Amino acid sequence: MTGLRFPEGFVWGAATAAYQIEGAAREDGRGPSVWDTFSRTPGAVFQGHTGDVACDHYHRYADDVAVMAELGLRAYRFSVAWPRVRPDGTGPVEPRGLDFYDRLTDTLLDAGIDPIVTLYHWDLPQGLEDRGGWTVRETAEHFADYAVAVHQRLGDRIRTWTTLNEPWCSAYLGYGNGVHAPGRRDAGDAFRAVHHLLLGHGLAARALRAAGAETLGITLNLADVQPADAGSAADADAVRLVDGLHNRIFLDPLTGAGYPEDVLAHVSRIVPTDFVRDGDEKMIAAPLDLLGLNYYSPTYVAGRADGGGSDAYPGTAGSVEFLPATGALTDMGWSIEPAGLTRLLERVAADHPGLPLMITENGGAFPDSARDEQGRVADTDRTAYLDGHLRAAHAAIARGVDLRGYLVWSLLDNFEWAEGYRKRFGIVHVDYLTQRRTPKQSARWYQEVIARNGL
Ligand code: PNW
Repeated sequence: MTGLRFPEGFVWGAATAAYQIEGAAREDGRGPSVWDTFSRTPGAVFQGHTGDVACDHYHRYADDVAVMAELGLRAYRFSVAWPRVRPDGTGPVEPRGLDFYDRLTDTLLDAGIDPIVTLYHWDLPQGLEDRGGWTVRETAEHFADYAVAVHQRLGDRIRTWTTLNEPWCSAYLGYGNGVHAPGRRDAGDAFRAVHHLLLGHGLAARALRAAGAETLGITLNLADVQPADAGSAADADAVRLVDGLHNRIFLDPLTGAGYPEDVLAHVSRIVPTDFVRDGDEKMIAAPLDLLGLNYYSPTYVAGRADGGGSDAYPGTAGSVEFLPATGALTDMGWSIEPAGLTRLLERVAADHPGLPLMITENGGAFPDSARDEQGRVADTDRTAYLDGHLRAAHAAIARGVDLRGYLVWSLLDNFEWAEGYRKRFGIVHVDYLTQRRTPKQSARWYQEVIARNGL
């Protein structure tokens, strides 16, 4: 214990997402989402796992809020399932879907926990995917309509609204390499999706602002992109390209600079960029009060002149090699490097002064380890991961970064997308046979961190 203190009012919390925890997939009028479809596609998700039941949070939310309160969480980031609110994406609003988030919000507020809403954490109504999904412009407009419907119900009680979670994943994993729903594989579709996601953010953010939303933000999984060899010019070029496709393609238009020229040039070698219309970049640049960052692991790249690269991003196949993770790995196979979080926070703060930041996700998947005498999972590996990253966050604050809070991914073990239930990120263990929740050792450690506002 070294006595690191965080700023007064620092927001301590945890995060989840609707499809990963709610279950109740066909209840109260909920329509199908792309993840219902994708998880039923043979070979798409580990052992055919689905979110049909998940953590049954839809029915157990009150118990889950009680766990949060016991741990002393000050904030809870959850997502609203679009197909609960607009079952087919275009038709009437389903009040029973909104009723659930109404109950959840009141329960959180009664427990003194600040709700942070994410409007889109990847569960696109299947009806909208059938009309083209994020590759078509009208999806952005439907998103803004849906956002307003949620705000009409919850806007009197919820202060912090974020639009999208990790549009990089939606676009590149959903439409580029097909690892996530809807499982499409087309580089042009990936870029169309990037743009329409950003446009949807801008339309929704402006509509929410007009409706009186207090704090507006978006969450990005920005990458800390590093060269394999700091002295190599080819590696520096690879860093610039990947940084452009991963970070600046989102950050620059969101903060008013429009798409970067070098990124547009790269994209236009793959697909005509006529989907970007006059006025779009202005719309995307809706004023932001908060930028959420999700950080797990750094990205190391090397330039390859011989075409021996990988197509992790559309159009990088010929020129960029992504280095394998090294050192200690999490159960996702991701390397553990807290310094990457400090670098990322400092870089974003330097490039976008005046924009408050929040870590909206950080955490590690680790297999269940031994139990202690109280039957808790003795997850010292997870505790060490969180401790290291909190120190890294503190280092950034000490260097002047305006970091407002930290949300652990995740409150509960849950449906880890293509990995199904086999990867566990929770600080609270879930026994999927009994739905029993047991705070792990890391949860008790986090409880103390929150209580003393520091390490
Ligand atoms: C994020 N990648 O997803 C999500 O926001 C969470 O829903 C998820 O459970 C968590 O991180 C852990 O995976 C990501 O392949 C999924 O780079 C995949 C990647 C990044 C983020």
